[in-house]
Amino acid sequence: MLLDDIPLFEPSLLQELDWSDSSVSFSPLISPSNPGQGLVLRPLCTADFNRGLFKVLSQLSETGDVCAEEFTRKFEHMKKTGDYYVLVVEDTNLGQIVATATLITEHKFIHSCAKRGRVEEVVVSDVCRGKQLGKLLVTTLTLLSKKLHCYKITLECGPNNVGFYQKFGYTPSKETYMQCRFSNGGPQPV
Ligand code: 16G
Repeated sequence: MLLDDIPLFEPSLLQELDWSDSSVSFSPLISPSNPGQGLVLRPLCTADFNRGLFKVLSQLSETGDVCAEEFTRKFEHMKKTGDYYVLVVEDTNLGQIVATATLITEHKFIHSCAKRGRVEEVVVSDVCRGKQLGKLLVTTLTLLSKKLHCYKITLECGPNNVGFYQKFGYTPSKETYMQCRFSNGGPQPV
């Protein structure tokens, strides 16, 4: 299986973000182009499959047993739609992914055919906590959603993480998050 370093989305989008638009403060100062010593923040590529991406994701939820072919098919689907912005932080000394977060843009007819942003799968590996990486990823995706002209950006989180997301301007919604879970929600044809 040929895995490569072709990015899921245009990396320059990250360098073009208006960092002054964010009220979040970092100490020490880090940014998408300088996420910390030995770290790189960039769009996901298929080679990240062999850099421990799923090991990091498994710290958030059940990942299932995904093979390289299935991963690549899903990646290609995401790339084709142009609506998936999966960020990863790589520890370049170890060649391992240590954090990830995703922005999805959802297309609407309402609000003059606007887009809504969704933040998903925010996870920092337990070996890399305390380096402001969660803060960096969420700030980056929030600014990116603004740059992409989303009219709002939302996320779901547990009660323990409400305070964390409030730092970025997120507030609990008056609407209730509802769900219906299916037992056959495994691999689907894309
Ligand atoms: C959290 C995640 C969500 C993820 C879900 C997985 C954030 C902000 N939220 O709600 O993106 O999909 O956990 O839980 O990262 P599940 O496996 O029970 O669906």
